[in-house]
Amino acid sequence: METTTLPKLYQYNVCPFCWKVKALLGYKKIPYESVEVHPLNKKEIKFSKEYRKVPIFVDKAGNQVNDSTPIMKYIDEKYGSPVFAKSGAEKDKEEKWLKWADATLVRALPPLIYRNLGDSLKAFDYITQQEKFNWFQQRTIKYSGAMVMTMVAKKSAKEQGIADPESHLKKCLSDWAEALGKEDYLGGKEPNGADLAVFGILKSIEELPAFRWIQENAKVWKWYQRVDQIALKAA
Ligand SMILES: N[C@@H](CCC(=O)N[C@@H](CS)C(=O)NCC(=O)O)C(=O)O
Repeated sequence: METTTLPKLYQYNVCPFCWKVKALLGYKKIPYESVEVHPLNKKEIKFSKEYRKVPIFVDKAGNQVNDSTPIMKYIDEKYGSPVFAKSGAEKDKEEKWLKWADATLVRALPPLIYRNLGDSLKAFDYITQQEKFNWFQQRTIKYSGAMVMTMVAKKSAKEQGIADPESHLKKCLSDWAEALGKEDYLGGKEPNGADLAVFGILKSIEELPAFRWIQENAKVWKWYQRVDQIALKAA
């Protein structure tokens, strides 16, 4: 692995896991190079023979870290003052919500984003414009992807026991609002790792119609804007 002048984040623009890492990098104001991976041939990550997903983080010394939460924890330890809780009840709470973000929140989104062919086409219109596709791929992937994802999302909703994707996401958001309590962030006066992970996941759908459910939950929406301001807008 080559050493580089800046740490690199190999990512897809529309990947919720990648946005978790970008939120932390932005919050800690860490300069990095973002490398958009081609979703079909993935040639940019050909150095990574075993692990074929994004995000992948490679630091200046060439150390490769895979998987969004381990990447966040690695970055937190190596760069600047820590954001993740160190120990005790705060750490337990943060871990609980980090797991919830990956196991529940991320999985709540596809059934809503791809809930019917019309919404799926809108989503793929956006996705194919964000990713490295050529003209032909953009069109074929838009239609085939939208059809496949509508079916996959239905199956995933069934497996998760989600009867109504809209109320399920609303319930997830009210659980998050309840976890925030009276504080500005889950971490209290400052965001912790779970704040940035949950924010990143929601940020990934900001341009999609499903984002309106985030804006409709007043408490979550205020929290979201606060995190956006300090993590990405001020970065
Ligand atoms: N547990 C991993 C999940 C990463 C993941 O599933 N990434 C997707 C993109 S959102 C991926 O790379 N899928 C494989 C592919 O596109 O072929 C993480 O948190 O980073």
